[in-house]
Amino acid sequence: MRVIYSEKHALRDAETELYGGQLVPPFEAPFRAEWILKAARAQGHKDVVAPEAFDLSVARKLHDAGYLAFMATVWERWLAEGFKGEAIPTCFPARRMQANRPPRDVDGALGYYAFAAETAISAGTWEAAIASMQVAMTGARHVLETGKPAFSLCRPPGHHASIDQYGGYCFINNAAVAAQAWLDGGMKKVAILDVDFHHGNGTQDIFYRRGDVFFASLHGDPLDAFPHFLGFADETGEGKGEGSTANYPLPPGTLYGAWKDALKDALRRIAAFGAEGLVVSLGVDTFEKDPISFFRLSSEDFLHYGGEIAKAKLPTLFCMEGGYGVKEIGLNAANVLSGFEGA
Ligand code: OKP
Ligand code: ZN
Repeated sequence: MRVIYSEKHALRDAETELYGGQLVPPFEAPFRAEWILKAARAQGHKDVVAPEAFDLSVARKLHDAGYLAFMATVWERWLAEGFKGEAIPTCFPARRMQANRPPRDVDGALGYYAFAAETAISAGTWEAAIASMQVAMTGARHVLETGKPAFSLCRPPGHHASIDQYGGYCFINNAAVAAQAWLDGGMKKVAILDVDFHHGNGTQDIFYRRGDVFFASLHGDPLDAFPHFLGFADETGEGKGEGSTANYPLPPGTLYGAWKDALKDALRRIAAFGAEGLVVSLGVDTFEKDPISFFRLSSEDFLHYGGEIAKAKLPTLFCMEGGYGVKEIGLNAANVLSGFEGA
């Protein structure tokens, strides 16, 4: 399968993540993309290309203009304040406060445009996020032009990035941009299947009121897992989007049997929707040894579910999302691609 990879992912190399009351080395770090690329090559996915130079015009259709302007300048503004650490928000518009006035102050603006505090902004973060989006768009173009599948090895990930907020290691919603690029290229209906362990709150937010993109997500129950405040089964879409969101929250300890049942139901819904293309938000943090997640998939399970996704018989783009800590993230991601192609 065609793999799209940019060395610019390495520009996203924060020193800190707020975790367990400490500033620790981020889970979402450059080694991830290197290990995944290596494993993909080792399984024969050797057709690796660099992304094309897309601008932000498709992203502008999905993300708020003020948000994008903030992201482009926040690091310089933070440095200009003379702060010594990386940019982390400390104050959020909480219940019954006003969430409609972006503060002039950079500290306030961080809280306005972030939904969580673990993700520190550092030099190079925005440049890497744009490159990651280009990786997704290049994959989307390949699939649209050839009908063949592709793997966009996106880093940083994207599925938590909402219309106007970053967090959960995500800044631009790569999978959403890919889906929009397909619509702009002539597809009438697209589906996004999010198999990352965490709910794709950003993707859901972007398409929640639209009828042209179906969003299905399998994830740790938000009562037990990040992002905690979205991803419940009763969220089904609004207005034109009513019925085009499907959430499958699953409990701690979930094994492949129950996970696969949810996957099959999601694929059945996607077929019924009439999607012409499928973007897979591919997180491999469902793995039994993932350091921050609680599902129990084995490496073989990834191979198997790649085959299940292929049964949808749709033009398919895989966009890398999460998966942390252990060597097997490469094997597991490559197994999904190989399972897809072997089916
Ligand atoms: C990003 B992606 C766990 C804290 C979780 C943030 C996780 C972001 C995941 N107690 N911190 O969806 O893999
Ligand atoms: Zn995740």
